[in-house]
Amino acid sequence: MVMQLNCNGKFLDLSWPRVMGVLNVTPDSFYDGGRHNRLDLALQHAERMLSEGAAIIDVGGESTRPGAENISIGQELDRVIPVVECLTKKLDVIVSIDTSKAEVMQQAVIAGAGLINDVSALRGEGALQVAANSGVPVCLMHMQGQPQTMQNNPEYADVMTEVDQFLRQRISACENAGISRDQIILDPGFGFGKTLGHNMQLLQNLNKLSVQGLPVLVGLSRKSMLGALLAPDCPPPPEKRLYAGLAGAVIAAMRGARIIRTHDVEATVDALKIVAGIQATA
Ligand code: 8Y7
Repeated sequence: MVMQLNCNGKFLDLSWPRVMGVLNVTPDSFYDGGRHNRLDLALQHAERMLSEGAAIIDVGGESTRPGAENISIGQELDRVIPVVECLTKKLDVIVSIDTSKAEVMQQAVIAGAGLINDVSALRGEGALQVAANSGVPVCLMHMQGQPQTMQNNPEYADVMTEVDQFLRQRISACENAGISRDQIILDPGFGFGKTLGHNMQLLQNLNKLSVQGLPVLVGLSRKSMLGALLAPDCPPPPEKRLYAGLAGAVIAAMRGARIIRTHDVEATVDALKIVAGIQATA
């Protein structure tokens, strides 16, 4: 198991489960005011997550929610690049760029980003080459279909096998493009073209993804699968899914996940310390 990643000069120690804090810079998250206000709020939120123990801050400017609108490259650059620049200048933290666009990856890494988090697993035009040239680690996530339509009746013969095969193919594509194997993180992509049953099978069998010897990242925070498990007939809204998400994070970490992507940094860091304590016990 790779225990350390080189993230644009900063090292990420994965010998225990770490937290990636979510920083959305979409207009619906930071709705009012101009650019300065947005930057200020983003910095504040990132500082808070850092103080709560986040190892990585994941900056995203495009919503991947089902039904979300696509935005142009220019819009996405305008949203995320000033934030990436500001965070890497002011905070001692690894900044991850959540994007599927090659141009955004490239500019973000120039601005100081230390990790590429791509829900399309570098299938976008030019993404493999940009990622390879950047030298930073990449998170390859599985998604069936496209964000707009992925939750319309997702189907698998065997979800675990298909996700595993997809990720193996993407690892090969990365290696062929010149990305070193030890710079790759794998993610089954909870909620991305999956029913509740598919998500449950993936979580139950998560340890099988780790046999590839690469670190696994998991994002469950506030997702609808948690609501569906809590109350299938009347799922609670995202604000009521904190405790469920913590349970999910602990299960994932116990099954080998090394990075947990979450909106709830303080609570998740605490929960993972308990897992780390158990995992350090012979
Ligand atoms: C994930 C993600 C989202 C995830 C990785 C949300 C950007 C939806 N989910 N990236 N992004 N894994 N790697 O609810 O599960 O946060 S967006």
